[in-house]
Amino acid sequence: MVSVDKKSFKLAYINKFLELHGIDLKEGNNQQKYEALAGLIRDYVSRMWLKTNKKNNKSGQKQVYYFSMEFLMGRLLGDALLNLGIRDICKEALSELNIPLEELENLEHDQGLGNGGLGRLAACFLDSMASLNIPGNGCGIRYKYGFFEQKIVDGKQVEVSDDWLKEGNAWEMRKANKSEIVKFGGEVKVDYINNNLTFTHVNYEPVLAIPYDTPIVGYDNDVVNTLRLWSAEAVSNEFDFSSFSRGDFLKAIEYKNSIESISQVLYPEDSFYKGKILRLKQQYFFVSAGIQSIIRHFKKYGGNIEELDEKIAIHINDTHPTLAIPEIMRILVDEEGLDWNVAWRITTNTVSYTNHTILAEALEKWPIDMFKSLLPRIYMIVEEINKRYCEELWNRFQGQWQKISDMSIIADGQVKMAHLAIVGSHSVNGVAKLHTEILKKKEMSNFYYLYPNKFNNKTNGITHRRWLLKSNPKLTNLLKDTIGDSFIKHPTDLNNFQKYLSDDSVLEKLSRIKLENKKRLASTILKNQKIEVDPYSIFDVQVKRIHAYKRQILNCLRIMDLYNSLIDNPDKDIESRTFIFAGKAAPGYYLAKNTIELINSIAKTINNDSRVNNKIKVVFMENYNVSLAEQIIPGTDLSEQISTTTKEASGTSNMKFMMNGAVTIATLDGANIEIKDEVTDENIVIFGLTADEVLSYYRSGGYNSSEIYNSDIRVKRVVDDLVSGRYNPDKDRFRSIYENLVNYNDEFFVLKDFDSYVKAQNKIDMLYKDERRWQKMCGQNIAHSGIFSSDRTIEQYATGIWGSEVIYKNL
Ligand code: 26Q
Repeated sequence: MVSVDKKSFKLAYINKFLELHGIDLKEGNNQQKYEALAGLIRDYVSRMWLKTNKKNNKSGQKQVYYFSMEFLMGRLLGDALLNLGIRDICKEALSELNIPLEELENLEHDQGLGNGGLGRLAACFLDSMASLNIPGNGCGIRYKYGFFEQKIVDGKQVEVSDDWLKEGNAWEMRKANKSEIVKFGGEVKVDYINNNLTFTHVNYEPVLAIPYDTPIVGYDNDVVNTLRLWSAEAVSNEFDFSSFSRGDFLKAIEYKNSIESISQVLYPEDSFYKGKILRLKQQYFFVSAGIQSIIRHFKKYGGNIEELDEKIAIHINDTHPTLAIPEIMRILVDEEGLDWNVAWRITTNTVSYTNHTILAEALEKWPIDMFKSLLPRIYMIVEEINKRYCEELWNRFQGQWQKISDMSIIADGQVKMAHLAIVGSHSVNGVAKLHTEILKKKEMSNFYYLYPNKFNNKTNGITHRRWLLKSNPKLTNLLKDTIGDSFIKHPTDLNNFQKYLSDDSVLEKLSRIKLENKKRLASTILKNQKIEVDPYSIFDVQVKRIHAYKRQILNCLRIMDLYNSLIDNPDKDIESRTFIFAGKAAPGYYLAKNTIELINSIAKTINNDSRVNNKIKVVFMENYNVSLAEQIIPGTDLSEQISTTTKEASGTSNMKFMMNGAVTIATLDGANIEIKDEVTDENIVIFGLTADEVLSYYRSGGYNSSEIYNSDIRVKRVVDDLVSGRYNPDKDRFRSIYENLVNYNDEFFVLKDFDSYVKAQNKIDMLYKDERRWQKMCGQNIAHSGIFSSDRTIEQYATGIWGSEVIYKNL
């Protein structure tokens, strides 16, 4: 904890401002004031950071490294203030200087180095590891440009590059003295020296990997862990930059740019694999730099390389960092001279892997030629791993050639990263119960049969510090006033809130808090989208990546249906609703971009139809990111979790919404199932096909979407309106959505689930009418959300996978 009083904080702040800017505070602008505040907080953090590092170097405690291509951190100042326990002091000190803290906080650019769920999960995990006093560090890429910024122009998504470093980054520290060299291309020279085969990588292209470290502050425990992100630079002596010859100079610049392109930009696809060589370069770049620096550090502090697996755990976030496996083998065998079998035991005991998707189109498979020419030595190692592994398969599955070829790491001219990840790690986990079951019984059943003990479930979680304490201070205060503050360190204590749900005054307060959060959201909507919405209407929210399987289209069709029924019967007794959407589409994903356009067309039509009498409104909020989510989620009444059952591995916004007292309407998919089990059927509204039904349709057929289209008059009407010109003067604008639903048999069962969804929505209306009952449902959701804190998840990883001690006490 930082112990500082208001007076000394104020003084320290004024001094920091002067030190940084050399002018009087009164003359400074808000950006300068923000920089001074961030700088001051960083000073506080630095001392604890040093202390944590010293302790780690000395203690010999197991270190966890979480390798991820994505870390979706959002803003860091508010988080640091909260976890240091000085937010109130800071706020008061600044307000005495006439500086509103929130305004400074809002100046910070979101650190958006991730696409969505997987990247945000990594960020929540870092927060939980630090807060649980687990020596756990992140390793990733310092993209110069993060996830693109979304602008909506004429209803369509336009991508703008995210220049997040433009104003500098107060939180990172460049550590040039800790750089590593990563080698690409070239050839491998094989020699036989002293009875040993040796492998020398020659004619390679060296790339300098420079680490930038960001402190990760634990909650009230003096722990500061590290997120290390690598940036690519040209090795400076490769070309003589001072050359007078113009031709050489330009060549040198070109060369420099081509090297720096490795860490230039985050790929914005989150569900579709494309075999781009730059992506493979990114993967090896950060994995190799990370592994080299871990082993260098380990040895520097006296570690015995043969005990690496006892002291280090390396976790790979999906298959993107799978090259960690052959890279560790390369270092152990080629550089440390260990015997292959010993090295393999150490490597597999060190690495563990999480799978986040079963969508076939997202699986990473690299063409052999590309892999081999970019990473010649790594390819040889993968071949050797595969050779030995296939021998094991031949012994286990004699004569079953098809099975062996299906399970091989290298087959059909490709390197299959998921296979390498399973074979080269000691643990494979899914991210929700249903997802893990599907991995075991279906998607990875061959591997489960071979390695039953590797497979396990770790249901996702979210950090309640950011998603409740920070984003919803009003609700947090109500909770503190009723159940006390033990839930902060023990989130399942939120359960105690149940007792208060028969107290009308508590329900009344809950309802008032929601209203205030909705008003705040309404003013953001007015400011950003220029649409006025009624905070007394139901705020019905679907915010997430735009994807066919997440079924924003189902939500759209139901809104179109509701609109029809209001036009048919203007006196229809419905609760007023505001439908709020937000989310980004991958730039090359036509259907997703078209879905955004559809939502905006529906919004334009309905919002401007006076017959609707403002009973329903539709809003698409631009540029969904972590900071916007922090505003939207506390102001939500109804959380839409309507993916096609079996397709959403877990979902994590579902957990954020329930923690903030929204009621969920959901299919029995991903973690929705576990949410339902926690809150019971009375406090959630479930609809749609079950997993067994969906799997059976996929396996045996039997679904015919055009039958539904032709037999359900409401369905026909809304689907026809996609191409009738009612929502867009260009009748063909949404033709492909129409075709997918009617003529391509509706892969995601939108029409099949439509009726059940409409009924579920009607039930929501009915429930909302009974105000007291509704507030109780919201309260039950809050009370049962503690189990979805990522502290629970991380504790399970730590004890069940990493073998790290979990020590709660302070340093
Ligand atoms: C792979 C290869 C090439 C280019 C991009 C990719 C790529 C990048 C990101 C593939 C997938 C992702 C991200 C996936 C993701 O976010 N999955 C989500 O993970 C969440 C956390 O576990 C789950 O809650 C969601 O259900 C899951 O969709």
